Amino acid sequence: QTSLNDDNSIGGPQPFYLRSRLRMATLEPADSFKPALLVVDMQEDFCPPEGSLAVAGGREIAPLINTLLSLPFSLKIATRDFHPWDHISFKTSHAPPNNKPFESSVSISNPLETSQSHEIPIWPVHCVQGTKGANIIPEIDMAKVDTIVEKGKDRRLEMFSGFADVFGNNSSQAANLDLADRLNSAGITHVFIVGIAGDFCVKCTALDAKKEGFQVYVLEEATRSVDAGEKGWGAAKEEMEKAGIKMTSADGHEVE
Ligand code: VGL
Ligand code: ZN
Repeated sequence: QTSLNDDNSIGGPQPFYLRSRLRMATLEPADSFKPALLVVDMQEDFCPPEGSLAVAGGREIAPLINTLLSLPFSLKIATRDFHPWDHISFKTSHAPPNNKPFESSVSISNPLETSQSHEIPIWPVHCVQGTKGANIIPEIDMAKVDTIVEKGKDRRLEMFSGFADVFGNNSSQAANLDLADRLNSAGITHVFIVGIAGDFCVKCTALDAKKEGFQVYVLEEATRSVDAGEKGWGAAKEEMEKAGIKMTSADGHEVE
């Protein structure tokens, strides 16, 4: 049995499975394996020490994400939470008692289909357009990213997924997202997802990618969650696995 070494030579055991799979794909381009990397919301406001909605360990996954960005994915896309100052999810948009981050939730209605409503959690003000908190952290090598997709720009709508808002509006005027179109027009078959927050935007992006028909992998050691415990990341993993999404690590082996 032969495998590829890091320098593309044929040789012994290959420790970094994903890397070798990607190298194979560049050597023998195949319609059956066109992988994309999605880097979700690696922004100042989601990272310690100063982020307004800091996710523990958010910054420490940057080196691994950079390693992944240096691999030959067919397409590398970063998403960015990018809210107006008066976004509906902010505590400042609601009166007591509905303004307590991590406790309160409010019901919002779909501007495109007003009979639909959806319960959303309340957050601290975060990722406001034009503020430092909305910036992608400088540790991420953005020169290697092909495109940035911005989400949550409509004040009336919450959007955790890079594909659609909480009602499922996607390329509609309200959501104004073309992530699925970008992946489809590049012929992408497999989507690898990393970033923050694992229990919100990573999970919702993964579930929508699966709904769009891609093979979806979440690289567990390259994500961090608002709630790293059973109720947060634990439940998120279960929901994703039930939907057919695979948890992997950078060496390509399934986690657990
Ligand atoms: C996110 C909460 C609010 C995320 C975005 O990126 O996971 N979480 N907005
Ligand atoms: Zn947000």
